Amino acid sequence: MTIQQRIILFFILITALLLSVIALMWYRLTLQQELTQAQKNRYESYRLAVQLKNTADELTQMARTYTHTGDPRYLEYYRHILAIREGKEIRPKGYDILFWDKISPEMDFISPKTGTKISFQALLKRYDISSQERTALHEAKKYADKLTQLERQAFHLMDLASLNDSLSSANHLTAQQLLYGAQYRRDKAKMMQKLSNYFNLLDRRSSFKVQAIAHRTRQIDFAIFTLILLMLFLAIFSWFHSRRKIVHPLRELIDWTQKLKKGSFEFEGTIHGEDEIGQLARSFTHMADTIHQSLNDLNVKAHTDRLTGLPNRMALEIEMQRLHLAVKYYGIHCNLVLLDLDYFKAINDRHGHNIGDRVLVHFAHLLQKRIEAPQFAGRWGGEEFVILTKEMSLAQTKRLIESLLQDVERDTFPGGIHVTFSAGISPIQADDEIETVLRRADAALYRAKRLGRNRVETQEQDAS
Ligand code: GH3
Ligand code: MG
Ligand code: MG
Repeated sequence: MTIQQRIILFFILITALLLSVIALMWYRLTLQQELTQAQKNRYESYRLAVQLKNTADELTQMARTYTHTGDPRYLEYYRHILAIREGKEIRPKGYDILFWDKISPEMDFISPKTGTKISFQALLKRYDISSQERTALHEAKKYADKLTQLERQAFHLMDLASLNDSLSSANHLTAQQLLYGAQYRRDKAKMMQKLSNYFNLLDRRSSFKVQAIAHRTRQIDFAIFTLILLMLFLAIFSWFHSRRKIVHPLRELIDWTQKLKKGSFEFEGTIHGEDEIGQLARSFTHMADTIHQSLNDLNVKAHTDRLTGLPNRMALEIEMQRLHLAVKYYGIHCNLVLLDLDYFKAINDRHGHNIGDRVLVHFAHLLQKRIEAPQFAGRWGGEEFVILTKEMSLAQTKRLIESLLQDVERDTFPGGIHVTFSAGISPIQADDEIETVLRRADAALYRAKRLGRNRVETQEQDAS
C-alpha cells in the first residue's frame, strides 16, 4: 500500500470515528432532553391529581363551613371553585396549589378577566399519561362529582331552612350530617383510593421510563468511550507506523545521500516495499550504481591507452609509486625497463601510419602475453613502452628482456615486417626519486641504441 493510500485510509478512519462520536453525543443530548421531559411530565401529571384532590377538599371545607355558619360568602366561594373546575369560569393563575387557602373571609374573590375556561376533564386530555392512569383519574373525578351531589343536597336543605323557620335547625343539622355522614366519607375515601392508585401507576411508569433512559445513556457513554479509545489507539498506531515506515526510511535515505556525497557507494539498508519511499530508494540505488559504473569506466579509460589497450603513462606512474613504496618499506627488488622500437619512423615512412599503428598493437599483444603479473607493462608514449618487474633481481630482469628481444625478432609483424627494440634497465632503489630511475633507464636505452640496437643495457647508478 502506498503512503498516499495509507494517509487516505487514516483520514477516513479518523473522520468516521469522529463523526460516530459526534452522532452519539448528539443522541446522548436528545436522551438527556427526553429525561428532562419525562421528569417534567411526571411532575405535571402529579400536579393534575393534586389539583383534583385540593378542589375536592376545598369544596368540602366551603360546604361544611357554609352549613355551620350559614354565611353566603362560603357558598359563593364554593360555586366559584366548582365553576372553575367544570370550565364555566376562567381558571386563575396558580390555581392548582393552595389557591383558596390564601383567600381570607374578608376578601371577595374576583374572577380574572383574561385566561382560559377549561374543565378538569378537558385538562386531563392534554396530558401524556397511560390509559390506566386516565381511567383512575376519571373514576376519582366520578367520586368527586358524587361528593358535589351530596353537597348540593346539603345546600338545598339550607335553602329550605331559610324559607321555613320551624324546620330551620332540623334542616341545618341534616345538612351538616350529610357532609359528615358515612356516605360522604365513603365517597371521599373511594376518591382518595383512586387518586392513590393513580399515583402508584404514575410512579411505576415514569420511574421505569427514567430507568430505561438512564440505561440507554450508560450504553451510549460506553460506546463513546470505546470509540475514543479506538481513536487513541489509531493515533498511537499511526505514530509508530509512520516512524517505522516513513521517518526511519527517510533518515536512511538521507544517510545514503551523505555517503554518496563523500564518494561511498555502499548502501546497506532496510528499505523495502512498494511504497513511494521504496520506489525512491530503488531509483536512488539504481542512480548510484549507474554513477559508480560510469566512474569505474572513466577510471579504466583514464588509465588505458586507446590504441593498444595497455595501461597508459598515468597507470604506469601510479604503479611506479607503488613499487617505490614496496622497495622502501619491504626491501623487495624492483626494476624499471624502458623499451623503444628501433627505426620506427622508417616503418611509418615505408609502410604507412596505419601499419605503424598495427605494429604498435601487435607489439602490445606480445608484451601482454609475455609479461605476467606481478610484472607490469604499459605504453609510455609513441613507440616507447615501460616494463616494471617486481621481486626480480636486475639479472633476472635482463634475462626476461633478452628472451623478449628474441621473441620479437623472430615474430612477423603486420605488413610482413620484422621489428626489433632496444631497452634500458634501471633498478628502483629506496633512496631514489622516480625521475632518477627514469633518467637512468633512459641513459641505458640510449647506450643500447648507440651500441647497435636490438639489445638491452643496464644502468645501476648515474654516470659521473
Ligand atoms: P630510433 O631507433 O632511434 O628510436 O628511431 P625511431 O625512428 O624509432 O625514432 P624517432 O623518435 O625518430 O621516431 C619515432 C616515431 O614514432 C616518430 C612518430 O611519427 C612515430 N610515432 C609515434 N607515435 C606513433 C603512433 O601512435 N603511431 C604511429 N604510426 N607512429 C607513431
Ligand atoms: Mg623513441
Ligand atoms: Mg624508436
